[in-house]
Amino acid sequence: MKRKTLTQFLIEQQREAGTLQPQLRLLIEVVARSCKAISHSISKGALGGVLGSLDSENVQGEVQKKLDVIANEMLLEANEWGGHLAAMASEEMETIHLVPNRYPQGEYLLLFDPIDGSSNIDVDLSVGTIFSVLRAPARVEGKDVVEDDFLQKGEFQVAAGYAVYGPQTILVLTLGAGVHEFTLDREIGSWVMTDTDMKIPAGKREFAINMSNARQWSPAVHRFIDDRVAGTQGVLGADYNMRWTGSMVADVHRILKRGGVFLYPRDVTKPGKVGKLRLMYEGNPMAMLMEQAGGAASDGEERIMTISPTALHQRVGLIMGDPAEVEALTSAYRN
Ligand code: P6P
Repeated sequence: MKRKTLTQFLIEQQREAGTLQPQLRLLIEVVARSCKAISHSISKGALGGVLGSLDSENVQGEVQKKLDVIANEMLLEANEWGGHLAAMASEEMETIHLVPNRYPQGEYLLLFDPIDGSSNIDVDLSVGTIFSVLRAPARVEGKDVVEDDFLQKGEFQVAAGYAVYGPQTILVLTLGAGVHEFTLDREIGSWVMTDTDMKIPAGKREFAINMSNARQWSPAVHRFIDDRVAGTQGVLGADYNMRWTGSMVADVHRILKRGGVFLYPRDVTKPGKVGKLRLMYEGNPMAMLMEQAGGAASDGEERIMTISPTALHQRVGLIMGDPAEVEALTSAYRN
């Protein structure tokens, strides 16, 4: 059977399902094309002079990798001229990026983490790109989009997805009607559908957490992890496995494909620091994908997608994946 390309899928969504506005279709195609270019840069590694760090820090106070900045520039340049966006926001930029006046303004806002897990790049491990799409406010002549226009709950996203740059280069996308996977066919340069309406397999006994942060965990997280590490000798009476790749995109992709749960819980030793991961361009897009795939995503107290954002780069505790596992922890938080 001939596989469907991303373009065919998007045209069908626009024509048949009626769920896809023309500007949103263009946005997805431009982001997907950018991810192809990012994948090509990453695969060159040392040969392309893209490894290593810059002597600069991003707004998060993290040392920037060369590819963080390269990928950020690629996404900005690819998206600013098409007339589908009003503005963009990125983990790598302190403030929002308005579409220059020389280009037509569109009806969407694009947020992204250009390279998630970038410390993996220098050691040839998987990294990814994460993106989230929101509606821009109705256009008012002479009034620019402002940062507050981005501060929308995750449930208002119209699309979300990621590219994972691993042994294969894979794009996973939701437009609000299921989760679909496309693998990059490098011979023809097309994204080819390789999975559709993805659902997180239930009952996989596998968790993803950075165990070296145990001193930062709440008692509920300690109990949750201790019960799973106890295996057949513990209350759960079953052995669990652990994975931690250092790139949330890679961990999320594994969970979408084979099940399990991802945790980056809040650090209870620092009351002001609610977590490491960012709500707007990491938590929200991944939460939309997880829920569309039958999973769940919570900060421990509430659904990620109902959190009212107060700042563009705000951080959040994150538990997501198998809904039974997420519920097991959130109910422990409540008790
Ligand atoms: P740690 C990468 O920096 C990232 O934002 C996520 O992709 C990843 O899951 C997490 O941080 C890794 O954090 O503390 O284990 O290095």
